[in-house]
Amino acid sequence: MNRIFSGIQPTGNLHLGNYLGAIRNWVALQHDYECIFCIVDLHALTVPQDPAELRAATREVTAAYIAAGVDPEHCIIFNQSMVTAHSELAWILSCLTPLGWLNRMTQFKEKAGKQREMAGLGLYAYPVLMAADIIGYKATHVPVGEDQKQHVELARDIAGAFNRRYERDFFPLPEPQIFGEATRVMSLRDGTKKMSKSDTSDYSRLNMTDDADTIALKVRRAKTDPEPLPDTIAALEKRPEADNLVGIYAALADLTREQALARFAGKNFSTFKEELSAVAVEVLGKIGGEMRRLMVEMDHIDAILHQGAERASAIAIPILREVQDITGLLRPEH
Ligand code: AQP
Repeated sequence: MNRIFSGIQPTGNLHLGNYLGAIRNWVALQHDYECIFCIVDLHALTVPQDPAELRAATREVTAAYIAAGVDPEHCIIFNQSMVTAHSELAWILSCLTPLGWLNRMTQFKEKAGKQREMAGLGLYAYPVLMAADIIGYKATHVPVGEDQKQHVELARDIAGAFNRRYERDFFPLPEPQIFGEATRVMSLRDGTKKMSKSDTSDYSRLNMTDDADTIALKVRRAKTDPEPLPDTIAALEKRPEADNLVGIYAALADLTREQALARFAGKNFSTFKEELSAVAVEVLGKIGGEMRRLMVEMDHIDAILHQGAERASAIAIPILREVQDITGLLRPEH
């Protein structure tokens, strides 16, 4: 059976982009694949984290997976730092990753910005750890949002580099799975910027835990232009904020973009936004309520993570041992 690996960083408020770009697709795929869903806490350390907040966010992301419909009985759910094979494999892979490949990564450029010289080595090396996350389980598929496509392609290149260096077909080359009508959800305040956990403006995103009033307020405040909605996709695509909102509506209402636009073409934004709020409240309201309920049961969350780490280790450690043997790292028995 094909195997999926994917994860989310516990770095703050989970938002609609994380749901539509990743978690929702995981739920849809979970019975067709063997699935491993990780809370990538080591990746979170690439930017400064308050330790107590990091622990709380790790549990919150776990709750979000389950509340959205990921089945912890069927899928493996665990936090990355519990399986040390990730970091060990990352080192081995970093030794065969050319700097030129990492220099092309746009996320590093965006996150490091003008402070490039001050950015941590971890932020730069992040895609190598991500490659280890994926290929360390010999995963074949990686469902992610559009923004992570480049990193999954790098994981393919690194898997290929290992196979070539050691002249064998050891790692499968993982495929990104990017689908739905909202593969790149943009900020509600700026249609040219990705919706992001780290955006300082609360009005830029719908959080997975927002209540109905907050969702309605944020949707009302979402940036739009004075023109009514157009009647063609080509015209819509020239208006980034409108395009983003129609994409979100389509994804939430399980429609294509064309079907969504046909419903609202020629109407003004106030009508459209009311409908958008209603569907967002229906989908996110249920998940948020369930997340809040689960977060009270901290022991239950911790038990899922603990058991998930054992199941993940049972896959990752034998693969790491084989890598150690292939690369010539001696493991004396006595
Ligand atoms: N705006 C988005 N639209 C669609 N998919 C998105 N994802 C993130 N933002 C969007 C997808 O969510 C998964 C987890 O992302 P992550 O937490 O590992 O890191 P990120 O991509 O850096 O996400 P954020 O939420 O924007 O966090 P910060 O602000 O910390 O950088 C991935 O599958 C990602 O594609």
